[in-house]
This record gives sequence, structure tokens and C-alpha cells, in this order.
Amino acid sequence: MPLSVDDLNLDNYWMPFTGNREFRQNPRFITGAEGVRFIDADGRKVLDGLSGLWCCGAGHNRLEIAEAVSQQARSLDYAPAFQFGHPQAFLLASKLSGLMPEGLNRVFFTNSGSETVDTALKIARAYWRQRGQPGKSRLIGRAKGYHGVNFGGISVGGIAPNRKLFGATLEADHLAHTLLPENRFSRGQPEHGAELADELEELVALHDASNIAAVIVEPFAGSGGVIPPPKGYLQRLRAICDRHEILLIFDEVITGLGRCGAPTGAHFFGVVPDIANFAKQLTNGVIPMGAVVVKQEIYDTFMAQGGPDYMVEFPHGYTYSGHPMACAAALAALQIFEDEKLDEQVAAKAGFFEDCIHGLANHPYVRDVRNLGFAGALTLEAYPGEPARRPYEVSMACWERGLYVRYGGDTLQFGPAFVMEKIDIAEIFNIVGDALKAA
Ligand code: PXG
Ligand code: PLP
Repeated sequence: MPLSVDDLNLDNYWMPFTGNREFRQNPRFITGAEGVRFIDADGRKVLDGLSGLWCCGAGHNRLEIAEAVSQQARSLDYAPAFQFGHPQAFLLASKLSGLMPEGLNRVFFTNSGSETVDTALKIARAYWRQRGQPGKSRLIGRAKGYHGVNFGGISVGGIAPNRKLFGATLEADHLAHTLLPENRFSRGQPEHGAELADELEELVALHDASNIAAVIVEPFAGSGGVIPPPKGYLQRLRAICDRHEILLIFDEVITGLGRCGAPTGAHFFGVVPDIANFAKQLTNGVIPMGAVVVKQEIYDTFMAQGGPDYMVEFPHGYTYSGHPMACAAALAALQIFEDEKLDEQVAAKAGFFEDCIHGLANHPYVRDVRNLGFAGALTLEAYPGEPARRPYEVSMACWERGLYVRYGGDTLQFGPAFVMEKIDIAEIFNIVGDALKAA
């Protein structure tokens, strides 16, 4: 039912990652969804150019998921996560393990990408302590990396506005980002920059590997503006981690479960991390959930500790870890993933998506185009001193024309649902083209 904005009191809700003052002047309400479109408060259909926030790859309002969640709510709404189990969590851990690259098969559940990141960082540090190397505690991220908003995540994260208000973080170093000027307008993985991985060798020389626990990177940087890794870069990072016994964590919150056109970014790039993080697409966005998947050897290290068996091996977990409703949603979502071969759908249509987004290369204000799988970004020429303004303006112009696209920093970002048809993908970029010309 269309909802009148006038009836709502807008005073109390502090919106996340939103210009709250701007929103109150120019409210935009989503009141429904259908397939790959939202419905707004005026009853308009608006094409969803980002699968929600990168999470609804199977499309919106999937009946299979709705029914699984509804059934779960009536049979077991909640079970304590600590010291007791319910079957769906075990089923889901097995099903998810089946989608992982060889060797990643022990699963810890969380409720978001941010919790997943902090959990992975804690596992990494604790692992080295369990192995008798407590000095290995330093964490290394990458400039332009996004690892959520909790303190661990912003410590390794590399997006300045997300860090600058919050004071001291965990000790962390950052590799350089891989957004090189010579790679502008690359299609898929760029040619230049594999050697940027060698910065890790320099950090090892500086700190010594005996002080470094883990390196965390997104297989391709998502929120930082869809930055695919240079060819060979991730392989090089893996080799350096192996050489120095440093854990490699892939934050696959965006890249995982189909976005790259493969089950995971690890599959797509052919590099297997020691720990991989998932969230978003795990439940198709229906119920919040995240998962940290680790190599069996890491889990076994915790299980090999001395002391009585009733002692907790890893003092960490959330009230809602493995929540029955989230498990039900995830089991149904992964079933859809399998039945509809969502990763193969992306692989089959990724070339079309690439042609469409690169078709905007010569449009006004477009300074770079990047893409991989069903992810892409346009970097827009900044107003002097105001890098974020033009993407905001173009995004709002798209909304008026019936397209939801995300803007962040100096980029517009695209991540269509895996099930989106070519005709709708083409429509996304037609609308963006019009909005750019009108800007
Ligand atoms: N790691 C990565 C790689 C992410 O992309 C998180 C962790 C945090 O997840 P939660 O569930 O705590 O938000 C993310 C989330 C965007 C956008 O537009 C990206 C994210 C979230 C919201 C918007 O790029 N990534
Ligand atoms: N704060 C308080 C006072 C709590 O009791 C708890 C959990 O018991 C938490 C925070 C953490 O909540 P969650 O387990 O949902 O992360």
C-alpha cells in the first residue's frame, strides 16, 4: 500500500551511512520489492542496480526463502547458541563447506560482515597464541579496503572517512591500494600492479614475521570503488604469506557466493586463503547473517589445547550466532544458488555487463570504468574540493529516472542481481547515461 511520507515522523531514526539532514529534506522511501525492482512510496517501480546493498543476488522476495523462514519461526524461533545446538546450523555449515575451495571446511557463524571480520581477526591472533607464538599479533590490511565498521574492521580498513572520527584503533599496517592510473578503463583484471603485493615483504622486513598474525584483503575491493586485483597480485600475496607463515584472510562479503561468476572470489582468482569471510548473499539479504570459514588445521589447533573437554576452546560468539531463522534463510538461499546455478548465470552475462558499463566511458564526467563479474564502478570527475558531490547528484538523478544506484566516495557502483536479464542490465546503463548527460 502506498505510504504517505507526510504521515511519518522522521525525527527519531538515526539512519546509518546517510546524510540524515539531506534525507529529511528529500526523503526516498522504498516500500516494496518485486524481482529486480523496488517499489517506492509513490508506487513507482525502480530498478535495483546494487542487489540491495550487494546482498540480494537471487532477486527480491523469493518465496522459497520466505517459506523457510516462516516455517522456522513456527517450529523453532530461537535456540541458545552456546553449549546447545540445533540441526539447521550444522546442516548449513556442511552445505557452505561444500561450496568452498578445497580445505576450507570449519564454519563460525556471525550476524553481519562486520562481525565476521572481527571474528576472523580474533581467530587469527588466537591461533598463533595457541601455536605458542603470541608475538604474532600484528594485522595488515590495505588502503581503500572496507572491512565493516567495528573496531577491528576499521583498524585494517583503509577508507579514511570511516576511521577519522574514532580515535585509536588496533595496531595495523596497510598495503598500498591497487588503483593505478595506468590501469584506467581496464576490463576485468588490470595488467599493471602485481608487484604492489611485494610491499608485504617490506612490512615483514620492518616488523619481522614473528610479529605478524594475518593479512586481510577483499579479493576485489568493493566499497572502495570496485577495484579488481592486478593479474598475479593475489598469487604473489599468497606466496609471501606462505613464505613467512602469515595467515591470509579473504573478506568475501561482496565477492563471495556468486558475484565474481564463481562460488567464491578464491575460486575465481585461483588463490585459496586460510580464512574466508561471508555475509550479505549468504541469506540473499533476507536475515542478517555472516560466516567465517577456516581451514581445518586452524580449527584443529584450537581443539588440540590441553585441559578438560568442557572448557571453551574459543571464547567468542554472539547471542545470535547460527540463529535458526538465519540458518533457514541461508539454507533456502544456498539451495536457490545451487538449483539456479547463480554463479554460472553471472559468468554467462558478465561480458554483456562489461560491454554495457564500458559503453559509458566517453560520457561526461566519466574518468574511469572498472568491472569484474557482476560488479562495476564509474569514477566521476570531481567538483573542485568536493569529490563526493557529483556521484550523489547523478545517483539522485538516476533515482528520479527509476534506477537505484549506490554512490560512495567519487564513484557510482553497480552490482545487479545475478538473475537480472540483459534487457534490465542495459536499462541500468541507459538510465545512467541519461543522468550523466543531464548532470
Ligand atoms: N567486509 C566487506 C568486504 C564488505 O563489503 C563488510 C565487511 C561489512 O558488512 P556489514 O554486514 O557489517 O555491513 C562489508 C559490507 C557499498 C556497501 O555500497 C558495501 C558494504 C556495506 C554497505 C554498502 O559498497 N559492505
Ligand atoms: N551487551 C550486553 C549487556 C550483553 O548482555 C550482551 C550479550 O549477552 C551483549 C552486549 C552482546 O550481544 P550479542 O551477543 O547479541 O552480540
